[in-house]
This record gives sequence, structure tokens and C-alpha cells, in this order.
Amino acid sequence: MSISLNRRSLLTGAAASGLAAPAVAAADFGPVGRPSWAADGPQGAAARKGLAFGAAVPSNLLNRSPDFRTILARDCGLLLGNNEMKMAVVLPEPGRTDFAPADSVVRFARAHGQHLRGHALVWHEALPAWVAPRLAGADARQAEDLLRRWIDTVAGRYRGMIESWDVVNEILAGYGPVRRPDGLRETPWLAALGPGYVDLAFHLAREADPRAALAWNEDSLEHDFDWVEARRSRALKRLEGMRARGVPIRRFGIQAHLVGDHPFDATKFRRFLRELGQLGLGIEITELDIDDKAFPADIAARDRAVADVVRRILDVALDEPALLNVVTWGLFDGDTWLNDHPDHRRRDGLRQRPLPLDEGMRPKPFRDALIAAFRAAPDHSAARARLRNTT
Ligand code: 9MR
Repeated sequence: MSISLNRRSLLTGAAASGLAAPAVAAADFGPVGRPSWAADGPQGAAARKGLAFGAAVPSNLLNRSPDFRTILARDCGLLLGNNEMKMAVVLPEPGRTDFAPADSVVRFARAHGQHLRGHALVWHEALPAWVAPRLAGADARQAEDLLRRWIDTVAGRYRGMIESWDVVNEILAGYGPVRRPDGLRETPWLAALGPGYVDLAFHLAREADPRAALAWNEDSLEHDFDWVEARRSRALKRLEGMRARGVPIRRFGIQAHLVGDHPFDATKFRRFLRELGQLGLGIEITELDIDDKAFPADIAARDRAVADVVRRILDVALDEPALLNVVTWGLFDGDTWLNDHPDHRRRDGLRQRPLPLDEGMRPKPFRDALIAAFRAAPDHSAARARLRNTT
């Protein structure tokens, strides 16, 4: 199913005018099946309020584990591949594409009547080895051409099938000193294209998939630290500018990789969501998980503490009408990045329990907290209908 980027690039002009046919048609991914989720699971509860619940999934597990497929079908109304649509996977070498991992997620979601997110078009991580040197040696025109061809390659393939695309991911500078007045993170894309790369990416994504709701997905916006509050302000300021410039952004993704014992101020978080909503954007919680490093080893106590954190943030988030989707970064504890990351490993050597189901795929208090939060939430159907038509 691979296509050559060189052949594809011949279509660039036509794609820019919205005329190019996608390389494959939606029907090639099978018919859209009946919704597979259980009424008493998290997606069942979410759907009754006009919301959706879903998870990021690794395609290798999806392909090999029937048990995993069962819990995904039962609990999720929305899926995305956690790495499958990233540049490092799709475009490992210039001109060589690999869509097999992403295709299997797309097929599964369609067969189960689930929505899809796309993640992530422009990011400083998960770049194939050839991209940074190529960008470093490119003038602005060549860099723009590379970005256009990449976005057209991946977003063009899944055109019409993706509810929302993470067009830019983690573009704000992180914890350390913020060197640029605009607060942008220094990345190979920024170096090659200047700060206009953010707006440009949205325009290119719009050409590649006009119906997808285009999102900016960002980390470290949830806790109550001064540097986090500064990031919230910088995000809002940039979003105001993007709206004023007519950039086709429709969603803002709040990752919500939470750390169990980090402070959370419901008032400040609520205000942030309100301001995002007032900008006319739909909001998604895109990568929810709870680092339980600070919580006790005892499993019952730990799972309760994790569930409390989930409930605290969701009760605030789901009060905001513009909040549309809640997505966890994995569905069960056997599939979490937190055990692999040196900053997140537990000091007692135990494995993290950050997700709704345990390593045996059995429901945990986290899953109960999700269901309870959705049941307690106001009805979001009207806001979803309104935001669906916003450009
Ligand atoms: O979970 C993902 C891990 O498997 C990958 O190695 C890593 C790099 O591609 O990305 C992880 O997912 C990240 C996501 O794409 C963006 N936000 C942070 C996530 C956790 O690092």
C-alpha cells in the first residue's frame, strides 16, 4: 500500500487547490460498522452526554491480542494510534512510506463505529533521522515543500476519516528558561521556517483534509505552578492571534499527563477552559494518564488515589461546554510509556498503574471514576453540534 513521495509530490499543486483525489478511498478501509461499545462502560456514559471517550492504541497489540481488541471495542468510542501516524513511522526514509500500522487502527475503528483522531503532523520528536539534517540544509521554500508533501501524504491518505488532527504538538517551550519572546519551543521546524510554521501547518492540513477539525495539542497546562500558568497565558495569547489571522484551527488539545501529587487549582484550570471556549474552540483531553510515583505501593490505596485525581480534573473539565472528548494515553496498565521514562519510574521499582484497566485488562477505580464523571456531566450535545460547524 506504499506510495512514493516523489510520485505523490506531482500531485502537490492539485492538492493545494483541493482537487487531488486521496491515494486511497475511505471505502478501502472497510465499511463503517455499528457502534461496538457497552452502554455501561465509559463510552456508553460519555455518549449519553454528547461526549466521547477513547484511547491511544499501539497497532502491534491491536493486531496480536484478541483480549485487547475486546476491551477497545467495549470501552472506546474514539481511537488513535499512539505512534502510528507519526513521521518516524510513516516516512522512515525519503520516498518510502509505511502506512500498515496506521491503517490497522483506522480499519479497526471504522469496523467498530468509532471516531478517529490523527496524531501528530508537526512535532519535534518522532522525526525520522533524515529530516533534521534535510531541514537544516533547506531554504524556506524547500522546507515548506517538505512540510507540504508530508502533511499531504499522511492527512491526504486518511482524508474524511479523521474527526480531529493534531496539527502541531508541544510547540511551547517547556520547563527551562523561555528564550524566545513568543514562547515557542526551538525545533528543527522553527529553525527552518520561522515562527510562521505553526500557521502554515494549519493551512496545509486544511488543504489536505478540509473536514477534519484541526487541533493544537499541548502538554504541561494542568497543574498549579507559576511556569504552567505562564504557559496557559502564552497558549491563549497565541490562539487569539491565530483566530484573528484566520488560521483554520478548531480544537485545542490538553494532554493531561498528570502527576499524582502535583498541585491542581480548579479555579485557574476552569478559567483556562472557559477562555479557550470563548475563543470558539472545541477542547479535548487528549492523553490522560496519572503518574502514581508519589502514591503508596499498596494497590488499593494507589488505585483510589489515582481515581481521585481523575475525578478532580474531569469534574472541572466536563463542566465546560466546549469540552468534547476525553482520551487516555493507553487503556490498560500494560501499555504505558510511564514505565519506560526515567523521570516517571517509581522509586520502589513497582510498575505504574496510570490507566483505567490493570495489566490483566480488568477495570480499576480509574474506569469507575470516568464513568461517574460522565454520568455527572451536563449534556454537551448542543455544544458539539455548534462546534462541528465552526471553522
Ligand atoms: O507513548 C509514545 C511513545 O511510545 C513514543 O516512543 C514517544 C515518541 O514518539 O511518544 C509517546 O507519546 C507521546 C505523544 O506522542 C505526545 N505527548 C507525550 C506522549 C508521551 O511521551
